Amino acid sequence: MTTYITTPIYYVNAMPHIGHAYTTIIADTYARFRRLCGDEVRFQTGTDEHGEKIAQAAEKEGVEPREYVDRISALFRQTWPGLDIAQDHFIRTTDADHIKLVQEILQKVYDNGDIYFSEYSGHYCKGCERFLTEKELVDGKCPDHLTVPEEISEQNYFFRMSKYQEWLIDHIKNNPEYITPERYRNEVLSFLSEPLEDLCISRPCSRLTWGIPLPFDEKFVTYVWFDALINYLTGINYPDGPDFEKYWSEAEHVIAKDILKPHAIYWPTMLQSMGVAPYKRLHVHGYWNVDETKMSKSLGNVIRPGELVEKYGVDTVRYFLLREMSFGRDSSFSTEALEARRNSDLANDVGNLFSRALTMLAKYADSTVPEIDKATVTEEDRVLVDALEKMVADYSTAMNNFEFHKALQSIWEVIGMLNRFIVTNAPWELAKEEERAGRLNTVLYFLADSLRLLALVLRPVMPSAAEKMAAALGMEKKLAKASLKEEDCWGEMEAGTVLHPGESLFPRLAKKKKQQAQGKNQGKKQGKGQGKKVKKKEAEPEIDMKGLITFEQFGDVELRVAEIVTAEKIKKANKLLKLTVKAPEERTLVAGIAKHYSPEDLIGKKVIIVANLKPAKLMGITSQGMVLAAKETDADGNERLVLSTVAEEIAPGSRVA
Ligand code: ME8
Repeated sequence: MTTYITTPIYYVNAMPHIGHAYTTIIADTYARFRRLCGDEVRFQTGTDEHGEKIAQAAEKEGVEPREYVDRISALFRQTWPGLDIAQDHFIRTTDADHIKLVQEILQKVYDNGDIYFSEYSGHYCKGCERFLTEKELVDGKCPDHLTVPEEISEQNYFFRMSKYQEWLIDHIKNNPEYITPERYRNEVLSFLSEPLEDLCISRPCSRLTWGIPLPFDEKFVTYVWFDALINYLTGINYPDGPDFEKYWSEAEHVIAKDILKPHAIYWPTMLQSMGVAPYKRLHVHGYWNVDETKMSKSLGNVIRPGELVEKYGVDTVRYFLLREMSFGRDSSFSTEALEARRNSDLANDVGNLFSRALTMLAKYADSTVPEIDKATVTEEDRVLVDALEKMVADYSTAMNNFEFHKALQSIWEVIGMLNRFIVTNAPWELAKEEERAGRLNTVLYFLADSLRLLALVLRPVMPSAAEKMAAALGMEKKLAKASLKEEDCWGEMEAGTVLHPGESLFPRLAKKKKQQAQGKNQGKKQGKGQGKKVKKKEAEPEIDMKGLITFEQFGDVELRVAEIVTAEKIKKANKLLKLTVKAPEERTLVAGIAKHYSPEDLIGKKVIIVANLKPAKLMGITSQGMVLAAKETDADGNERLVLSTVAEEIAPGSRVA
């Protein structure tokens, strides 16, 4: 099988931001996933470098278009490796082979009789680089650029797009997967329910020279979209190259909804006119917004991927973008959401799982994967294997359907299950009894093999982290060549494999000390100042702010469910009890609840503890956390303490958020 995946080629009038990064990460992830499934994959991205917008941007900078496009195109190309994006081909519309192909195709379509010369007058939007129909205008303005289009009347060449309207409607109706998600397919069909106009495909040189000259009339250059869409064919050496044969029937384009019309209408009709089969699938995603508005240079709310990578690391950025957006819908970007996912999904869930499992394998098996002891395999183990196999199947379906958030959800369900598996099987308990060594080995094997599978399915999404996981699992080389087969995904970990537990995969993000410090400084400065700002500050109701904490501050407190395993009185301390709890690892706590609870009543209770308190010594015992309780004081000053518990059964160690 082969896969050909493409991104839009980006205009070089703007620097890469997370919108561009998202589309390109999607394509890269899909390319890596299809490779994991054993496909031969070709992944292409690039830059769109002709047209008015680019000519104007160059002029604004006072440089020749060629110099300008070289510079910005290089910027795009240099951005991708930092995001672990590895395209097979980076195409530029100023490449000589592309220019040659555009001219050949124009000539072919012209010779077919599908291009004609005519006069046209209409509303031309410079931002869109096309004539807008009367219907598209909102209050006489372009709805995307909020500018009044120019009234232009000129002679131009037109492509007979209308001729292919019925064919296109049939093709979309007969191939439900041609355009997905469905809402975009419906949008296109709805647009096609009205008569389709022909497409103006030239610009007179009197108005624009930065374009590909028409081969049959040198007084005109090619309209930028007719030029740009052809990149998808140039990159695989249409018509005669072997890659065209190999890949075209499997072509899949990823775009955002802004360029649906050119991809869903212009492009298939162009292909039909040149006698080339339609591409296989078009995947359309929504916008990344910042504070509910689309990112734009003028609003100054553009998020640069490089800055995020520098701060959070490439894996967190890739994971966040893929997990946070439901493919097809708009999503809001915020660093708070990114940091929350980093700390919960990555540091707590997958990061902790790896470090706990590897620590136990080190402690109880000398970092060597033990043999499974078949006699000790339980029903719970079988349920785990079923869940792992279901995960691979669900993940694969979701990845193939471009539902990346769902693919990740299915992985995280299993991560949760594995964290619970550790708690219920308590290897630290098994290790205490020699006769249970067989069971300990089985549990450790199941953990090691599950980590192997996780490293495999996470590879397309977080290639760098997955590589570290593979290295820790002592199977870098093996995993790099591994393929994902749903049938035999379980039990591939070889007993005897030596593990190399390394540093933590996703350290928790530290508290934002800097910002707090800045906040303090600002307060000081404002206090000293005399201007308006001070007034505003003074007008703020001080009392309301007192005691309020930020989300980040709360996020720093790690609350967990803990099961009380033992409880005993402490000599000479009539208020204190010494508790051993599972949370999920065993720890000792000293709690001031002796007057309210007798030790035997506490065994088995699931309470809530602060799990990340610095250990403190009380009556010579080190307390590794704090139990939470509610305090009631009656009119006589008598105190009553009630332990905080959970309303339903839940695994010890579960986070309370
Ligand atoms: O349209 N959210 O190039 P372009 C999500 N050259 N994705 C976004 C985004 C956002 N806020 N902003 C941009 C062009 N994108 C043409 C394409 S293809 C033959 C020619 C991404 O630089 C998204 O993929 O305006 C969108 O479709 C693309 O960048 C537009 O890039």
